[in-house]
Amino acid sequence: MPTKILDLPDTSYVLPGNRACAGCGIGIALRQITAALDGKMVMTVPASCLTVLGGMYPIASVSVPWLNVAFPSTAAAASGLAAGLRATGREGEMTVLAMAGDGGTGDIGIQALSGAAERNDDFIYLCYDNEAYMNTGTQRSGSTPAGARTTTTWAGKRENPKDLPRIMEAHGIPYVASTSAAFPTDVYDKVAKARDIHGLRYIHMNTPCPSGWSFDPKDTVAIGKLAVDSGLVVLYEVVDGVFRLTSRSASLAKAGGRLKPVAGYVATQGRFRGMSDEAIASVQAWVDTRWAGYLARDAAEHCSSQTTAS
Ligand SMILES: Cc1ncc(C[n+]2csc(CCOP(=O)(O)OP(=O)(O)O)c2C)c(N)n1
Ligand code: SF4
Ligand SMILES: [Mg+2]
Repeated sequence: MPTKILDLPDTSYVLPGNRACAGCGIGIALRQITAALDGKMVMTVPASCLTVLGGMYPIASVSVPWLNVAFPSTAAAASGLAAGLRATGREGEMTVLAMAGDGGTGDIGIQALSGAAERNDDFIYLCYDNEAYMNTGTQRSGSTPAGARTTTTWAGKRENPKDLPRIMEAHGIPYVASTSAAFPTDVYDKVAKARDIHGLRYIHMNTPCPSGWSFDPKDTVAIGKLAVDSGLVVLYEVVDGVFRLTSRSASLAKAGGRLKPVAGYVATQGRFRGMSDEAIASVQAWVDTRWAGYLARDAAEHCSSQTTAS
């Protein structure tokens, strides 16, 4: 059964106060991520907004072990930690969590991550996707959506984002999930599930960023939810190759699969200012095709696996 919001643990490994911007989606989610691992963990983190949020001893904002590593080596460092725990017979004592941004994952860190996935190394890799290189002032990444203005795409990015969870699934790893910081119980449940699986577990987390996306910090959760309701972000998991929609995306599918229009989502954020009707229609077509694929996959794999089980 999915965890209910009031059943989330009160224990917090994220301490009061940090240097992230007001309303940052990373801080909301990190609380659930560390709680789902009961704080029994060691993290590897590259240069990013997450490093800034974590801070440095003695004013760190988290109370779990955390290694700041060079930009491309988040997964390589996690592979080393997992090997070290195994060599000393301590692999059951804690979870290795590699956590990096979209730039540090899909662009700069992808070779170490792909190698670790091919070897099925024993750690969780969580990519928080704020859809650009935010820590250095909002440059475009492979995850930036089409139409978004960044300091390197002044007229709006032309390409749709790369599908990182699908790339990771192609490695044949035991667990792949897509979640959103706007759905704390979905984040918590997916990290808790990944904790009990061995091998490389990949979780992709959409993470609204008020500063880089240009919206009011009070709207972080509303915008994250709207991304799901508009189909730009889809909540799902793939366990041993079997796909299923989860949380709000599963509810949308159950209610007939109708999504809100992309134009409504685009209107909520300054990064999309001036986006043409043609560009919005192109993103809408991309969303519709992807959503139809997810619905078909959910029906074929999840629903049929339930029928087989019953
Ligand atoms: C090898 C290397 N290249 C570039 C940088 C500069 N740099 C630091 S943080 C950052 C942005 C990271 O973007 P992302 O991984 O998406 O995380 P975010 O900042 O968005 O949280 C960059 C380019 C660096 N520290 N090291
Ligand atoms: S720039 Fe965005 S991701 Fe980075 S700390 Fe600020 S709100 Fe968070
Ligand atoms: Mg980023």
